[in-house]
Amino acid sequence: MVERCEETDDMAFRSDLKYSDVTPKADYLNRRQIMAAAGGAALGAIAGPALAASPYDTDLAPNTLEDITSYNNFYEFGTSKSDPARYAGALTTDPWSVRIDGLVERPGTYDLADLLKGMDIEERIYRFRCVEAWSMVVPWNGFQLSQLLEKVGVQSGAKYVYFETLVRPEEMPGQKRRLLDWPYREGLRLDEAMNPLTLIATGLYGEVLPNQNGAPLRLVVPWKYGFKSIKSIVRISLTDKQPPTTWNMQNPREYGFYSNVNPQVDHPRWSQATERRIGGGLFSRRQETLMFNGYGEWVADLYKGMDLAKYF
Ligand SMILES: Nc1nc2c(c(=O)[nH]1)N[C@H]1C(S)=C(S)[C@@H](COP(=O)(O)O)O[C@H]1N2
Ligand SMILES: [Mo]
Repeated sequence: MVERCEETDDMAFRSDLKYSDVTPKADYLNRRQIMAAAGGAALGAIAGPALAASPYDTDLAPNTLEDITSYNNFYEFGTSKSDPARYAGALTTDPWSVRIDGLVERPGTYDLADLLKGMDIEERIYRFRCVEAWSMVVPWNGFQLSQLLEKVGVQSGAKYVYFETLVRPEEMPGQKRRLLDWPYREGLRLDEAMNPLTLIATGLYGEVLPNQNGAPLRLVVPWKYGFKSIKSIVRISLTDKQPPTTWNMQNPREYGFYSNVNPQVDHPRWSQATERRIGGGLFSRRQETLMFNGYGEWVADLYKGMDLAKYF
């Protein structure tokens, strides 16, 4: 993201594309029905059962597991789209704990299992739009961030939620270089964090989340550019001030705190009006980018009265 729009990488990437990678929607629905029939019994506790369709689901066909797990941004493992798939397998995700602190009633370092206890894991099929102007459709499994925040108790003075990714250069080769100012950091306004669309993902396609996608816990904020969806979270902090965020720190002119998907506000170095759907095939047309990535019905009110060109 620092150097250039990934569109310039297109031809290199396209040569890897297999047409057979595209899973027809019908097959996927089938799989869903099979899982429903099994009552989720075959699934692990982390991935959880994926039964009812959520009202937030897109009708678009999900990308294949192959697309979703082989074309990634996760700079802790390197800057190339194939680095996470190559190197993230070596990351130890068990044991895992998350420090929850700041303006919360029950701060502490929570073991992953304790944190997940009682969380309602659902399937959510979301559009995913990277700031680099490519997109995918991902069938996540996860729970609403609001449920976790309710579990730990938000103090009345809290206005923002801040997140950090693990720092472990022995297992994250990208962290041996100063590609970014580690740890990777992200943040949301509290009302954005409490929105029912905002998810903590623990799985994909009904399986445990692959490491390259941010195991064991990653944020998913579908109306914002992908970089807000911070991976492999080890700290969640409630604050009264807007927290520092990695890409905004890196280049505040190019990456704002809000980073809502907005086809009318271009990145200084490329247009945000259209996007390339990964897995669409060599000759597929670019798609129009939708305001709030198509989730305006549920989130536009959060920004009423704000100048979205200024608060980009
Ligand atoms: N810790 C961390 N989280 C991260 C990133 C990263 O480099 N490090 N990349 C972000 C970007 S730019 C995108 S587009 C998404 C990619 O998610 P995916 O690989 O699951 O598609 O993860 C986001 N979360
Ligand atoms: Mo991204």
